[in-house]
Amino acid sequence: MAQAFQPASLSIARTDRPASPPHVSERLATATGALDQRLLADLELRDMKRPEILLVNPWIYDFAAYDLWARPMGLLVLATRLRREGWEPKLLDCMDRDHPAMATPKLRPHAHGRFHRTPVPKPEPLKEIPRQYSRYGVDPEIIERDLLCALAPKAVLVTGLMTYWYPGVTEAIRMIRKAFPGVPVILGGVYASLMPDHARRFSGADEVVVGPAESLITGALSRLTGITPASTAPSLAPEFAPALDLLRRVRFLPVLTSRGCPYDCAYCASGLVSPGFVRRDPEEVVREVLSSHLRYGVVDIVFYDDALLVNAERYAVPMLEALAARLPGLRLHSPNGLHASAITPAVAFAMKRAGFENIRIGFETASDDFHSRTGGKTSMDSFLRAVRNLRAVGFSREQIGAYLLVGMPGHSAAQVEDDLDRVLTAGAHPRLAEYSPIPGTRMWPQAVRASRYPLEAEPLFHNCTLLPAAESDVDWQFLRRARRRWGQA
Ligand code: B12
Ligand code: SF4
Repeated sequence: MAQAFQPASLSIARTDRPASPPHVSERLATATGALDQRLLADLELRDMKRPEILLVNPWIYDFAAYDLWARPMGLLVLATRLRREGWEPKLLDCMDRDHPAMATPKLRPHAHGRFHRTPVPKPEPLKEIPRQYSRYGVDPEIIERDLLCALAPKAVLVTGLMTYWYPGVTEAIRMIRKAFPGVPVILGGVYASLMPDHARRFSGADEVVVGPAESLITGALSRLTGITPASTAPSLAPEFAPALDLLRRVRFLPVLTSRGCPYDCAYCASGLVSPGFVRRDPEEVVREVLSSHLRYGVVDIVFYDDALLVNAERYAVPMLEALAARLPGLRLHSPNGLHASAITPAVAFAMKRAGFENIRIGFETASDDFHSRTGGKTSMDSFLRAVRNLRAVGFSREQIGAYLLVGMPGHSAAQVEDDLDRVLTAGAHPRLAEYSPIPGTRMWPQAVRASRYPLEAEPLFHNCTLLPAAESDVDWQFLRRARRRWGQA
């Protein structure tokens, strides 16, 4: 059976794994139908000798990072595709909170929590910032030992999420090169997609791939390794289901019901990293949740979608109703923010019944003018209606979080205060999210002009903690005061 990347020298008990794959597969197949027949096929195929590919999720270097149900979804869906096309993926997760050589950090209720954290010196460009900089994740010595004990894979795939997390990417690639000289290294993910030139210059990867990679990854691997494993015909379709068994411990299920977003907001990179908007059959999502629940016992279901509720009557509502009927007791989470305009009474009711506990709405600001200039995804009226509908089905103020973007160019402290007041008056709980300027977005040129940092020259300055494009009255003191006064997280 495939494993998370594990050197021969470490023998690790994997408590959440099924003791006998065929037995579990049979249960799965009977319980949840067609999707699990595919899982079964995957499990059987993995016993055959296949060329190994190492997938690497690098460390985070930042002033702050929290495991709000964060898993390397890009790598995990690529792993599903690689298996189907004849390769054997293994995962080396530098952010693994369950690495046996590290102390297990305290888990908060509902499966989120802190990463391992080690204070480190700041990189030169951030020297003057009066905040502690840290590396988050497993100690590099442990990762290096894991790598040195392993057999060389045929190729290594490295991902990178935030543009300003690239130091972790370059460090991981340096270590991989040392452990496996001559093995090709490919870099992809959000950082590579938003800043391919920077990634080509500084990451040390042999190849940098831009955008969703399902349709091209096996071709790139064949070209770089000279191997074309016996496989089914390559597919152009996006992959949605993560290869969860590669994780050392499955504490929750990260779910994608769609890729991309039909909106095009000026501050957002969704259209750049996932062009278009593709949805999955809701019934397939329900089967994935059921089979993951059976296999791993997970009850926390975390949606990674950019646009989960768009056209909810046809997609989210039937899916939520099916989940409520077939698996009562789930806890559903949407850390990535939902569309207020989609939360009708029927949608609110379906969300309540299916087990949403803490809702996060991507509201950004109460200014209608801002929304009409930046993409029109919502309005104050839509927000008020959404909160009313959610409160009517029993969600409390504390359960209805509204993300407010703070630190956007042109958005003053007075406007943020007004946003906070209006969210509270509406009966919801404000959650300030610092704006990160993103190259290629429509707001980027304005952010570059407004910033006191050279955003174009150095991605470290995209870090939202710096409030890099904020108006002069929106600074850390303001944020601290606002958080204290409005009592929000
Ligand atoms: C889910 C999500 C989160 C989750 C968790 C993410 C995680 N795994 O850690 C949460 C909610 C915690 C989160 C938080 C934040 N996020 Co976020 N998040 C996302 C989101 C919506 C989806 C990412 C994802 O998993 N997609 C699904 C997978 C399947 O897609 P993928 O990773 O792109 O992978 C595909 C390709 O990239 C490629 N690929 C990936 N890896 C590799 C590797 C190789 C070798 C190859 C060839 C290809 C490849 O193929 C994959 C399959 O097609 C993106 C927006 C988006 N649409 O991408 C924003 C996004 C990444 N987040 C962003 C931001 C700003 C944030 C926050 C800073 C917001 C804030 N102000 O608080 C925080 C920071 C968190 C922290 N400090 O810890 C920005 C990035 C900004 C930047 N400068 O880089 C994005 C782009 C959203 C935006 N605003 O436009 N986020
Ligand atoms: S609606 Fe949300 S995900 Fe879609 S473009 Fe706007 S901010 Fe991005």
